[in-house]
Amino acid sequence: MSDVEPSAAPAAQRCGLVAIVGRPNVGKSTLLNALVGQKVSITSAKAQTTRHRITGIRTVGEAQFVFVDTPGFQTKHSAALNRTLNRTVTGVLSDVDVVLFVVEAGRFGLDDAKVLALMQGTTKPVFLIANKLDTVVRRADLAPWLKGMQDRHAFAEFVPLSAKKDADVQRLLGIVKPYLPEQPWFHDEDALTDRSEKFLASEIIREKLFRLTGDELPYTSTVVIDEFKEEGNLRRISASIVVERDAHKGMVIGNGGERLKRIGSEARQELETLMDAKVFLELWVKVRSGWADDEAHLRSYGYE
Ligand SMILES: Nc1nc2c(ncn2[C@@H]2O[C@H](COP(=O)(O)OP(=O)(O)OP(=O)(O)O)[C@@H](O)[C@H]2O)c(=O)[nH]1
Ligand SMILES: [Mg+2]
Repeated sequence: MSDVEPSAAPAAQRCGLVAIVGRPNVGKSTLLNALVGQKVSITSAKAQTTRHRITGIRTVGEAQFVFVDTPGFQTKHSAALNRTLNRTVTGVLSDVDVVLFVVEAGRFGLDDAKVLALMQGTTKPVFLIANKLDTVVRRADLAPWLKGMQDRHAFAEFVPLSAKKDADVQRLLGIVKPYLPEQPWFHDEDALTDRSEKFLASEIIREKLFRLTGDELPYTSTVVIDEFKEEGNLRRISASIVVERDAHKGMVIGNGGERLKRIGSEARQELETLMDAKVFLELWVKVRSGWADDEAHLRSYGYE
């Protein structure tokens, strides 16, 4: 009887939580989407776009990365909404394996410093992600800046990159991988997010609202899904855009309802692609003054 050749043991599964933190507007959600390879978190040029902890999952070979996008840490305002957002960030830091601290390459301001201060006590590896490298005109200035950053924290890795360049994003996955603990995967191999279609629908509508109203509309507006019905390959969605004042209502609706129509049609098209289904979308605009300062309202609108 011949000996049975022992087959090579398959590489052990790795899986870990990777938090993405940083001040508003540095490109955290853009980076998350690029890392996952699909849009799971909305982005806009407006600060404070992300309002929830959003998980994006990517499985490559034996490694499963569970990225956690967070709201840009708020230091300027003290409304209940901001308190809630900040709690989301500090809560995330306690149970992750790696932290990606995102800044804009070549810049480090007071807002960045306040976020970094949250990490002073942590024993977790923190990476410095110097994003928007494509906007740095003089690359030579970056070396002294990086050197200065070394003095601010014992960063485990320094990664200058552009979240909009695929090669950079793939390189980052390779750098994070050895930091993931060896343990079984938390999610299916093809999972992309732990969020529901209903949640994604409200987020996509909010993204179009933010993008199409620009800076005129205060950030204290939100979207609530009143009805979400799945009928085979059809989704019937009815949603309300909630604003704080009558004047804001007009901004959302626009001349002859034109802007609201556009928000609806752009959201619908994106949702159809995302859900691979036909979407009927009905949008309403409601005024609820003070919602962002009312903890009970915040909870009923899905803020943890
Ligand atoms: N040029 C350039 N722009 C970028 C890059 N990454 C992100 N951006 C832009 O930066 C803006 C903010 O991006 P977001 O991903 O929404 O930023 P965020 O950090 O998630 O912001 P909050 O959710 O508000 O905290 C958007 O207009 C992005 O298109 C990059 O690598 N290069
Ligand atoms: Mg974001």
